[in-house]
Amino acid sequence: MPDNVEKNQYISCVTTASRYAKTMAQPNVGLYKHLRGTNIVHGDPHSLSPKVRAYVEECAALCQPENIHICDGSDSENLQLLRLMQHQGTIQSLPKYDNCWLARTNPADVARVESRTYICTRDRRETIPNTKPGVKGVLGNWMSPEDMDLAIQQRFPGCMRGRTMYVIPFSMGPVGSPLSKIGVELTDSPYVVSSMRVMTRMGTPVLNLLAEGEDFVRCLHSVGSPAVPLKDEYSGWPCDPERTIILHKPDTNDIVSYGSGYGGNSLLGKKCFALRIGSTIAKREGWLAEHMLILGITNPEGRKRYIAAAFPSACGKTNLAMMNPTLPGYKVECVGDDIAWMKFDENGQLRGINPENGFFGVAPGTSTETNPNAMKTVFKNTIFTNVAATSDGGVYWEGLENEVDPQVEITDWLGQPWNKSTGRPAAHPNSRFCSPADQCPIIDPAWEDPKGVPIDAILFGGRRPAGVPLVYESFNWQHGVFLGAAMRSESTAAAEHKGKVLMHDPFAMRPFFGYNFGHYLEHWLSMQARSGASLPKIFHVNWFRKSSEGKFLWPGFGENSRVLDWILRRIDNENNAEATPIGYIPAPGALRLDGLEGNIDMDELFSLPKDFWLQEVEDIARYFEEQLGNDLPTPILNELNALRERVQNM
Ligand code: OXD
Ligand code: MN
Repeated sequence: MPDNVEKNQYISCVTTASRYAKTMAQPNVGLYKHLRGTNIVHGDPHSLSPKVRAYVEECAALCQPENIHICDGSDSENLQLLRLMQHQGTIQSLPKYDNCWLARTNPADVARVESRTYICTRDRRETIPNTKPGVKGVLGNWMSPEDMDLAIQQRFPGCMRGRTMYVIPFSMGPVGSPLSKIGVELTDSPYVVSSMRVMTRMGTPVLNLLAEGEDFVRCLHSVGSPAVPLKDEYSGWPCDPERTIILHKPDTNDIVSYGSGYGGNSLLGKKCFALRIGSTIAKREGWLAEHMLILGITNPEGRKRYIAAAFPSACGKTNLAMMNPTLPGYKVECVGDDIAWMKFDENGQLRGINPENGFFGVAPGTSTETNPNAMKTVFKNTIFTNVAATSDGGVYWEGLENEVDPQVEITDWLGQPWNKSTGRPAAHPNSRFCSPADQCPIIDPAWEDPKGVPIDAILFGGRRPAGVPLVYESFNWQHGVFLGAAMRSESTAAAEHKGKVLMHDPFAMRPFFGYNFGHYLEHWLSMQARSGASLPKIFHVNWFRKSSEGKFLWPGFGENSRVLDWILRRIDNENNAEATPIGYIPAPGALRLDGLEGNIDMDELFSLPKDFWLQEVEDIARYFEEQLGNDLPTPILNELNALRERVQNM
């Protein structure tokens, strides 16, 4: 329960709201404080461009909120929302830190729901590749526009009754950058507003741009209103898990999300806009919207380069993006940890921006040992979700065993007392921190450069316990595109999948493609023609290979700088590699191991077991055949056949 001060502050917001309502009722105030009969409790409807206003009116008529709040993005607005959420039991304060909050969700709403995420196009094939008859497609879900309308009509009418609809104008990318895009999210969740304020640039400056006539991506979100009300204990986290649905309509740049308040399901700028709708816009406009981190790396001679890397969810993108290199003289700086928008400039140089403004990182596993820079980022102005709480007003998750005072009591993410013998994790495996990017001590000085940063290498990778070496380089761009297409990784907790199964996750985009993956591959192949002399080199990395005894063969984390060192020297065309059937690997002695503690079994780390690779080729072949059929571009099929032949002759 909030203390008295908090309650008073809450009462003062409520009073302000009813004052607005009264103002509206007086005929002579000269202010238009309602939109088609709905109270505007915050913001000026005149600040909305005609298009935004029409969108708000249309959605308000559908969802019937009690009030409308036009977000300005200010500190005072955020404080008001935080107090409201405290009062409603959505968040609690974490007095150990500066302006940090803990949200506990309904346990039925803890991750992205891929099975209920749809792309709506007139023609199914625009969205889904030609799967083999009888095979279930796993490269996205399609819905017709009629079914999308029906799904909306079955859920949205009146779903915001008694709640406030927040209007969030936001920019993906620096406000006004030629590479940025604008969205407007309408939501009934104050948690979404506060989180979008961290994850995007949001508020009045964006509205001002829209006032000048910009188009925008339309994002409608409701936590929903279940037919059978949820248990009281979850009243602070309304949701409708039974009917959750996330819809995208690329033709009209519409996103519609119902029933979940969590992460990628509700912060619509992230996966829905920056990746799914973003990839369709990128295809139309000739650029790339990718599930990639971007890091800057400076070598001991002072030469700086930027690298983009695609790993599936929860495979260490944030750790790599914020790495503390162990190799002396190297410096890594972070541009972004999850999404990259990249475009070849007029000189044929690929340039990238991070369209986000914050980190929505997986908490478990983050520690001073694994990611000291994240630890220096997250303890102010952060919303934690589903981590455990400590009795001294702090947070706890798996990985912080050595960083928590042994005397403190721990309450797990479900609100239950927890200790090491409890037998279940204290934090949900997909628990998160949501922190402003500019708090990262190694944020790159150019991270908001409107032109983007030049990208010289692209890495693909995943969790591959067997067979796949630490690093290898593609023979060329086309082979590199094949490597992205053939990516596989052990599944993680970021979505609803269970267990550690090896999943195909091409380009780490499997849950995020906005259109037919075959067409996406064509688009990537076509990029070569847009490039100049400096086409980025493409590599595959695997920090997760295990020995026959099940131990990791490579220490990872800061030691991955050794792999980046080799990659940078490859970009400089150093002759330090040897060709293998799968690509170039470091020549003997080329990967710097000086100063590394313990023995690295380089033979095992780089071994290429023939049986494994024969099987890998056949698994990829089956996947392509079943999932893509004749949508597989011929150059990619040729790459597969060439790999098969090289492996057979190994
Ligand atoms: C994420 C994800 O939240 O990939 O970034 O699931
Ligand atoms: Mn991600």
